[in-house]
Amino acid sequence: MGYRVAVVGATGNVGREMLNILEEVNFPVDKIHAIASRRSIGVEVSFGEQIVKCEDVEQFDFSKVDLVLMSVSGSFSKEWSPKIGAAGPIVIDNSSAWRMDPDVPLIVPEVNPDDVEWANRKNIIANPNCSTAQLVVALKPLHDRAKIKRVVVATYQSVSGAGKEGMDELWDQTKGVFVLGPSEPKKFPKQIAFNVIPFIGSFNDDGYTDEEAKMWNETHKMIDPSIKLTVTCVRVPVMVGHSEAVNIEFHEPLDEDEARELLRESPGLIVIDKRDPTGYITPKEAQGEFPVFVSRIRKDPTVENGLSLWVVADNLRKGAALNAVQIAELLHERGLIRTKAIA
Ligand code: 11C
Repeated sequence: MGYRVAVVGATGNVGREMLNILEEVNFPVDKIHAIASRRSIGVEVSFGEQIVKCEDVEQFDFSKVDLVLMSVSGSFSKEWSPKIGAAGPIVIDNSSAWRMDPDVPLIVPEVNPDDVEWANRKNIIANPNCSTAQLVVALKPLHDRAKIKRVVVATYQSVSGAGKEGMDELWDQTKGVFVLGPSEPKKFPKQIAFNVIPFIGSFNDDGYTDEEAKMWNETHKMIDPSIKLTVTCVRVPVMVGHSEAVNIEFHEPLDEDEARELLRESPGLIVIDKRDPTGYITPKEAQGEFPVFVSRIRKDPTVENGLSLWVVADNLRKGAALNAVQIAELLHERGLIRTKAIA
């Protein structure tokens, strides 16, 4: 027997991937509902062989489903996730709205699966930011072995992190530069084609961006608040796949060979690390894939116990839709779907 599942925000990049992955992994679905805003009512989306018509979020009766996967804005989620959770189904939310709420578990199944056990406090589970999800999958086994003191990360984030509009802008600007002449940036603050932009999200008072702050706040919540992180988030002209250059300082010694073996044996990770000119992963190769890939594992000789890595994942999959579906699988395995909210 399967579940009645709704995907809210079904017409977006991540919503469509949620539907694809639910089907790809054979998640036990009896009935699927695609939910969207009023202007997308009737828009058709695919669920395997099925074509599903979008239903209006305002009119939908959420008490008739068991599980809701949300890919909507933070403000929409703030309003709707508690209402949906109170109606009965458990909500897995991909927005930033609930990630730091102490009564909402923030989950990457390879990292902190046991946190699903207290999801019934609000009937909401948060999915992390895409850049954080892939980072913590790589950090967790290393932290368990040698205790991480400090991490320095520079991200190389694809335009799909900014939605379909971000992908359209890269495509249009790339064509435009050669054919039509340059166009005014709309989604991104500067031209993204043939360029890189060291700014994602909005500025905080300390000069970091909210995207950067998400990476340390969410890592603290999921792994360990004692880990120090400093981050620079950069948008690059890549369609899909976020990459990260990660430098780690440990409390205890950990050599690169042992780290490579640990990462090879850890869940959700694939190590591609040969010292030849093609012996590493790029976002193009990670696109459409499930795992987090790690390459360029090497000693950092400038600190006592240091390693540097290159970490890449499909930001729409492990960074968003896949992680949400993996949380659903975890809930299913533990018999936690259809539990009632306490409130
Ligand atoms: C980006 N990481 O690449 C962002 C998108 O907090 O869920 C996801 C923002 C978030 O633009």
